[in-house]
Amino acid sequence: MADSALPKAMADLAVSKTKELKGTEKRDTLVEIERKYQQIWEQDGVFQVDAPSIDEFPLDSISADELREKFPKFFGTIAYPYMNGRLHAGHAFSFSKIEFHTGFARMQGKRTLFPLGYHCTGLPIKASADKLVKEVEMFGQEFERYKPEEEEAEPAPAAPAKGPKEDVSKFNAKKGKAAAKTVKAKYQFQILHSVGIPLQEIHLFADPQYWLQFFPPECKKDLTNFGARIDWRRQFVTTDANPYYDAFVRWQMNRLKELEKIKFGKRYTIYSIKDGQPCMDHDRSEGEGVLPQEYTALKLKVLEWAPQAAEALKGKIPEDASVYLCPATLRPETMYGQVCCFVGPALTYGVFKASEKEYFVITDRAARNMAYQGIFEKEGVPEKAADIKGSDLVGTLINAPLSFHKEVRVLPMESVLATKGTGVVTSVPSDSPDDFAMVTELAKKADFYGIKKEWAELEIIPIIQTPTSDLLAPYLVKKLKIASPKDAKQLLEAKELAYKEGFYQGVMKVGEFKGEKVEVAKPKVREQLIKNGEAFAYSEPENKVVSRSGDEW
Ligand code: ZZB
Repeated sequence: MADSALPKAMADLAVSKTKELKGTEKRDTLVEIERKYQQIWEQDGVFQVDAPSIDEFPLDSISADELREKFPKFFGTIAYPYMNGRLHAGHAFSFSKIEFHTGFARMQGKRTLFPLGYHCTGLPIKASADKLVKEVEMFGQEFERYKPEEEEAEPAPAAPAKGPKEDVSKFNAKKGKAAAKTVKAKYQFQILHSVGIPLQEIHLFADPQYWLQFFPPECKKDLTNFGARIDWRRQFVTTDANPYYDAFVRWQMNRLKELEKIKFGKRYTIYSIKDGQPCMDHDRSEGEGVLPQEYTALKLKVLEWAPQAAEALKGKIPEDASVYLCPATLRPETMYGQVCCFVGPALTYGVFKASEKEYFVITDRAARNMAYQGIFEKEGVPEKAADIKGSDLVGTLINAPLSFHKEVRVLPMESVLATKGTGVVTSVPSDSPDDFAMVTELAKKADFYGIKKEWAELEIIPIIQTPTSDLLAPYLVKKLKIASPKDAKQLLEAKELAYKEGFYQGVMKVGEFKGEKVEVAKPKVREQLIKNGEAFAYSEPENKVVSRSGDEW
């Protein structure tokens, strides 16, 4: 497919041609001078620096200190630029620092060495190459079957005029770094085309090794034009494509291990099952900076299934097994005040086998995470015994560890998120405004929700004393005039206030750690629950993350 036949949207993505300007004699003269001297530098190898030779200074004829004094030296380099594209203006900014420094050291008469590496390790190149494999399958070797979608054909909106108040001298990043880096191109082949690679050659990039051959010379060309004082005899790529560099990194890691500076162990990280490795910031297309968040997952044992649940699970779970609903919480110290447990009535839950005799009711998403946290018997393999609708679980009688109410019911809450925790939420109306609003609503409209009124009317007992109240959530719900669980905005505000005041100023009013501050009691209650086998640690990304390879959390 010839470039001229490209749809307009794709042509726009291609590198724009430099406009012809008039009256550029001065600039052209300067560029000519620049070229002339750059050629001389190259011919004479002026940036090639060698150590003083043994011929000139036989070993032991001069001490290292004397040698250094005689030939002072300077060494500088920069974090190797990543080879998934050409260099950009940001690189020019960073390079200028080491570049000026190198020039200054040369003027001081130092032996000045500036070598350069090309960073090729990691997912970005591999993920982009993998995307191209798929795109070639979809659109053909030269993407000839590609048809632009409607929205892509729309012209970009004109940039708004600068208002008088805007200070144009200040750089103001409106988007996050990841968003700012994104070219408006949906497919990988369009991104490569936008940096000037002809459509006919793009399929070659489906091989990750090709990037290692293609981009380093481009990088060298740009830096040479930039005037960089680099000794180009000392350039190299990373990865095991370069056995020398690979050996160096191996040596470095082994040495650090010998010195006991690094050790092997487990820690939480955001891990891509699809890629079979951790998904760090530069491997993500969404969710830069998102970290794992550790919850306490509680084990609320089923004492008696609701009839619909019993029917749905018949014959699927061994008679003698214990089944638990497992809510994830950040407030283990409030467990004394549990009055019920919420599920999303429209959500589907799985009943997963945790061990021979224990089954957990949680979302598929949570089970997938747990399978990599040593919670199930087999690493990476959640074993699902049954599916069950949230609405079928409503009415089930469960045991609530630590609570004053030993037996509580599973009740419906529409706002339970499938994308957070286990999709099961234990309810503490004394300290959670969401929970107070919901149990109030359930008691008011029990028939509408298809529950028994008394299930939502268990006594709300004070758990934590704060300067404001010992029933902080009911207090805040009243104060912010929250009338129902639908008042989402005020509920969010109330939740934030409750978290802050409860954590920093709360004192335990009940339980083994009565009289202790919440910040102190929280980890102790958690530890106790875990020790008693009534809870376990569960971790997940604190927000949405999408990997460059398309894996999603
Ligand atoms: C008991 C509890 C007692 C909670 C309290 C809070 C409070 P956050 O704070 O938004 O990051 N939760 C857990 N999973 C879900 C879900 N899938 N959908 C909706 N809510 C969920 O989330 C952590 C809290 O949100 C969890 O801690 C859980 O409720 C709920 F006194 O468990 B909590 C001021 C809050 N007080």
